[in-house]
Amino acid sequence: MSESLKTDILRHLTFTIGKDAANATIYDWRMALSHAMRDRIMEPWFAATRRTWAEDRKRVYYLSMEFLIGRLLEDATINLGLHEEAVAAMAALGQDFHAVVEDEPDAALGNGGLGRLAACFMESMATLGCPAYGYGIRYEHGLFRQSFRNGEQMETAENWLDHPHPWEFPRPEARYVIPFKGQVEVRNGRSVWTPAETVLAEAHDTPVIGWQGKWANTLRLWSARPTGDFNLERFNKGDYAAAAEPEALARTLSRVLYPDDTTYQGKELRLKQEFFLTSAALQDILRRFLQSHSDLRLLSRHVAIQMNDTHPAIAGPELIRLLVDDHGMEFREAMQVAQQVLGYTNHTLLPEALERWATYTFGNVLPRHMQIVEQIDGWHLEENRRRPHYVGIVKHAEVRMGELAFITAHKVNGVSALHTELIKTNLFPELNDLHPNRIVNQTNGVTPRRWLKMCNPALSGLITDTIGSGWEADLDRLRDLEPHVEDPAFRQAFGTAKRDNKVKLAAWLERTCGVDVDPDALFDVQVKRLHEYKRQLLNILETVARWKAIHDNPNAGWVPRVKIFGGKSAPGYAVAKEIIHLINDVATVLNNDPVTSDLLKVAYPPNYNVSMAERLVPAADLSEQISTAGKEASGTGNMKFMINGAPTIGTLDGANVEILKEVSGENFFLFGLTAEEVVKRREDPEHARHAIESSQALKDVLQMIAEGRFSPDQPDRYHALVHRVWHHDYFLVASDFDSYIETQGKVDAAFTDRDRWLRMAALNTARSGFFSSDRTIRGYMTDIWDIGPAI
Ligand code: NBG
Repeated sequence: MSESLKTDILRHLTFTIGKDAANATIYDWRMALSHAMRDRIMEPWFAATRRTWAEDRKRVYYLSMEFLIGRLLEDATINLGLHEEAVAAMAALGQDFHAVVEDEPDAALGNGGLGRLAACFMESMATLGCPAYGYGIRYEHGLFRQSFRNGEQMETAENWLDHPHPWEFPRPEARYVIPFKGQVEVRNGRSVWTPAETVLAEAHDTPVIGWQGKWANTLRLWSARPTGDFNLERFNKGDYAAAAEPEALARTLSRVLYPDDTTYQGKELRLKQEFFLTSAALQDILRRFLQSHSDLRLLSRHVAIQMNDTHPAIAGPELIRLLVDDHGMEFREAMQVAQQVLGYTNHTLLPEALERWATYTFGNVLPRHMQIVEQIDGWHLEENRRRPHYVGIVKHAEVRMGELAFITAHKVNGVSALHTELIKTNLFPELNDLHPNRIVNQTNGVTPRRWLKMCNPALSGLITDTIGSGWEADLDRLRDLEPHVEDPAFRQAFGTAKRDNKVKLAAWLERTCGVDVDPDALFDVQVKRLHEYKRQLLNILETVARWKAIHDNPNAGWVPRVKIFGGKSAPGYAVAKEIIHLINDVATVLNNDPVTSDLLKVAYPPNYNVSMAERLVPAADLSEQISTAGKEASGTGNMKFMINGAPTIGTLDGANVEILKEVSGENFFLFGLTAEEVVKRREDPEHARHAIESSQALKDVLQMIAEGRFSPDQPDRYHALVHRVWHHDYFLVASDFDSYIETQGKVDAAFTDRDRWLRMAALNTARSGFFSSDRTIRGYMTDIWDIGPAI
């Protein structure tokens, strides 16, 4: 251990935190260690910035309403290559590194996959040395904290900023005025927008350090403050509320993250947040460009802007506004520049998630942008006059953000092969006809630094012992494990690593939710947001069926299972909340059943987040990816489990299709209808009834739930839920039930054969190289951003 880290920690404890070691709390130690680590990021951070300027490199700007970055201390320590040293330094100071790391609150500035993907991308861009900025909002309250009361989800505010956040640097000099509402007049042939409200966006920068500390980029989050232009006139007229409005508006703008990842919020505040982020980012981008360039027509040589879903889709009109109104460019030229720099990633096909704003709301909040949107629409019509169909952005008095993003971008991408095809055929068929080369695929990935190296030291140690290091930044090298899979000693070691992780998880489950589980049972895990299309319901119905089957025949040689659930429901999503309640009710009955509880347990630890995923993923035996085919755009949890050696039980949906292709059919438990069959099945209005009537197991399960077996205090609690399965089963839980049960039987059989199981598990890891977000980012760099290989 080098003394210098220890000295630095003590120095920070003394001079930055103002504590002496004898009185320091775990928080103080965490702050001291974080500052010592942060110091070590500065040099690569400055060096990367200097080099980007010196070489006049093209920069990527990733605009996202969500960055689900989780904890940063351990990640930084690992990427700096200082993990062992930090553990030793803390030990020398009498502190447990891991306990200190766990004191850090999760920065939960996102809902689910889309936000976590943005965080993985930031890490990969830093690892690849691709100059990049992430732009987002510094929400005071990230995603809510979930707890259960009598099995029901409760929400409380998450105050991640309660304590100082050691990773960010406020940049009071980087401030921009963000305008809203008001009037647009034409003066001397130019449009002049006089906003009625303004707010200031102020930057906070967090460095993002790549693998081995070779490069660091910046995550720049905006926080809102009042402009200070207090309206004395209104105040003097006695209109105090109106006078106070800018202040109130400013405070609210960066206060909350909308806690819903799949339906769009038709709220004015949400639209304002989207514009706040986008306008601040674009003003910052243009300012940086103009520091060393003057011809804005050449913007795309130096700038690539990625819109993470349609949330920042106002970027097209806003960039055009800045170019035309502030820099005097002609509309057509501005349109061309916008298209050259903008890319749009679509993350979902669910119709309720497609953002649409009433023209009334849009025009009221952003009057100048409403004009520009109409101008874009007119231009696009003109350009495609002779084509068979025309697609408008404004339709039925709504501004359609998907169409707007598509038309203003030069590339539109889906996030898995299947999803990209469905975008072409189902979501934007006409636009795809008009612009046949615009839609491209970039299958998602996850960073192997966090999702293998950091979260699974047992397995990553074994990998390094077996094939050497280097796989962390070249995940395809995991293929070198394949020959070792035939070696019984390697399989044994693989099994031991998994078991160690399961032992740790078992202890944690006991501590956090009082469920006592056997580490040798099969750990079957479904963790993700609660949504009907993700079909946690199918999983819990199968659990009930299994419970009944064990009761009917307790000596049939059952494989002990632990069903682990995790995930939050949007607070207003009643059906999802009912499913949470049911899972918890079922857990109570099953976990207390003396006949079955050795063979089947259900655990639902509350408040699933990035840190919990880091615990669960390495300990899983089986990964549940059971969405209705055609609904999950990609999934990224599926990739994390695969990398950590958990085979998937899943449908042909999202990136499961590509996982199956990589591991091959013997190492994947495939079940259920395909996306095409799903569409056909729905044509039969009685599909659910037919499925239920032909499945005794499903009929029994529904009967038990309807009778109140799991809700004796309120027997009719799940009547509506059961009724929906019979009559409104849009996500085809009933139709896929038998296939799912049968496939779960195959899982049991495979698990009983330990050698076979370990082979499958190890092959999942060995063949997971494709799912590194480094591969994904390289794809964006060549196909969308036009940036050569970096570093
Ligand atoms: C989610 C999809 C996932 C996908 C992630 C990342 C949203 C709106 N979409 O399937 O549901 O993996 O995006 O692309 O969060």
